[in-house]
Amino acid sequence: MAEEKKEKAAKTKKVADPKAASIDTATQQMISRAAELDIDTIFDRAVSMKPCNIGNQGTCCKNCGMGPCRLPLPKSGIEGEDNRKGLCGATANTIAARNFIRMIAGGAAAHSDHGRAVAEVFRSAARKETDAYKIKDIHKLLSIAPLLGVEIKVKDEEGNELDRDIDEIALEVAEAAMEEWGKPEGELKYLKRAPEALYEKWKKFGVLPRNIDREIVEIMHRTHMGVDQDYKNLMKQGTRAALADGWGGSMLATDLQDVLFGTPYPLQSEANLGVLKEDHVNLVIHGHEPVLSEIIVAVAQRPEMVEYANKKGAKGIQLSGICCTANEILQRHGVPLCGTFLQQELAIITGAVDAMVVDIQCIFQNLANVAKCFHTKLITTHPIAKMEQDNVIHIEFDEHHAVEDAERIVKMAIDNFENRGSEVMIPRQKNVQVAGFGVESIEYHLGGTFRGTYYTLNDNIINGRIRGVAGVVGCNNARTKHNEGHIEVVKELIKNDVIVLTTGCNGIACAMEGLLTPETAGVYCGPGLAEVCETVGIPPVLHLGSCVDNSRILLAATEVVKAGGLGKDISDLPAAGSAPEWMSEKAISIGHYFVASGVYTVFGVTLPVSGAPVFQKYLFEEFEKMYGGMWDLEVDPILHARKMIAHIDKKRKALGIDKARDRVLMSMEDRMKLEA
Ligand code: BF8
Repeated sequence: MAEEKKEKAAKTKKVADPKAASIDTATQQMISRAAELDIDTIFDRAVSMKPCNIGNQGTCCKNCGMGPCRLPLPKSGIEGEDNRKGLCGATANTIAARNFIRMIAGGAAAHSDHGRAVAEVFRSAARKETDAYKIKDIHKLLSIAPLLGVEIKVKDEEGNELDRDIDEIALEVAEAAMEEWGKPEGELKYLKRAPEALYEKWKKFGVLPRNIDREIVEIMHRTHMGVDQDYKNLMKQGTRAALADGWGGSMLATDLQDVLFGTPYPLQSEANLGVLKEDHVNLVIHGHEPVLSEIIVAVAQRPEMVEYANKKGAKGIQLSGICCTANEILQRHGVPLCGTFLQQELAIITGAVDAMVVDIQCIFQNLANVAKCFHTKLITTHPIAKMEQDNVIHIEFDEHHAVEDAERIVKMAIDNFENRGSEVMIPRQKNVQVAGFGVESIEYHLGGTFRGTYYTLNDNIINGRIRGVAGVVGCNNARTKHNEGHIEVVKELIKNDVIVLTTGCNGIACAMEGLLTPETAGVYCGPGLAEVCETVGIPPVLHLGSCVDNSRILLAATEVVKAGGLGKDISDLPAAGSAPEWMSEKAISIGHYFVASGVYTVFGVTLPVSGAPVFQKYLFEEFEKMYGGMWDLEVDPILHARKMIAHIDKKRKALGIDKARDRVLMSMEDRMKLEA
């Protein structure tokens, strides 16, 4: 009987159509391969399980034991008064706002806890408790120290200014940074990095974050049964927490990682499943916190490790990455990207992955089930992210024995090479990419050695060669075709002379598609952007790193404001944000700190607000009146990009530069006139 049932289930089992699931041929090939091997992947699960319609609309409340209370939007819409309410009387607006800011809390917590972990490692390094980590970028340390209230100069008895000891500065920076998570008074120190006009808006609307943890905890309190019942007041707290992420936890994560591991500069690498090598030990690094993976990269390059791999019959050790840990080690070491979020199971299904090491965030629990079908060792490393399946090995990372941990992991991968089965199938597809951009390198590339500045970028925006700037970021989502939204949105933007700053899985998708090379400019860009990229030698899509590195986009926008000629605030810039295939709570937090920083931000796929039209209108329209930025949703990628371009044009018009397409670099005199 059981056998019969099994057989019937197998016959009726829904499997994904590879061509409908992804635009990427390597991914399509591996989805077919998974079906051949009868291994289910997220693509199959997405066709067999429908999402909850009410949850999708944002109007299911499960914050107490009397629910879930479900308030779907009637098919005919709301006519007259909206009388929908939960058992306690909570309205659709209250429920949707509570759910929305709980997503912000989840996202802000994830980014900020990542930042805290880096800060703890940084403090251990500053205290010299570990030899594994040293300060790599002293220049960056000295640039952030004053922002955290740490002096970098000291006066001697005669009043002469002297440089302070670097170790002393590092220790004080570590302590000042750690305080940002839980100080009892004041506000986050990095908020003052924003343009003054923006800081003043935050102050006026009472959303200056006090400390990172507090804002997240307060969301959990306010959304508890029977507390905050005003969607506007709930969003005020959501705004505070999102700002605590973007201008707090994420920004600290980025800065401290740069100080510890080096600030990225452009380098060349490759992307897609084709980076795996059949004759090498393949060690795939997946997750978000780069503290252990930095050491793994160093250990895997040691001659004795390579020799050990040779002895075991491999030609070498091939490291590659998935998700944002991948972006971190790509940016700093050129380690190739194996794939985006949706390709994690597929990497193992190649049969060529000897070990996959994961830390935190965006990791499928099903990896363990897939790994069981192959020889792959799946290794968890973080005390807060374990898996229940018994084939998973846990090697708990600690900065005090990071090198030993990394050695164990690399050796485990090498020892496992000989256990590979015959079922190896690595797709050939991969593309070349230039990644490793940041606030500093954009300044250098567009300004040159003698004139490192954002003026050149501003000049090109003012004269119209560059129509505007877009931040296109975020995840893959199995409810939409893998990478289609990412690639179509980005191509439409660059075709219309909009330069793109990318992070996260959008960065990986663009790398896989070959959009991260200077040569792309001549093929896909409008004439103005192509001319700038070809002159300067940069790609039209600049990869700025992982999702915490969205803080680099905030700072790049701030530099553009400072360089002059384009208004006084981020909301004045001809700029827009986008997450075409978002899925995680982190994306909601990012989206909201972009909005509250003055950026028009469009999401694809869906947004859990449609069941509460009044709340949706508040986010989509009324936020603009306060912060200059607002949310939008557009599922169609071309319309999505066009909405962004329309916003960019609106801003160009407001700045009086809508007619400027004169192809002449502005003189200093002209620029001063514009600034006046
Ligand atoms: O932090 S983009 S799927 S990998 S959440 Fe996850 Fe989304 Fe990818 Fe990085 Ni960001």
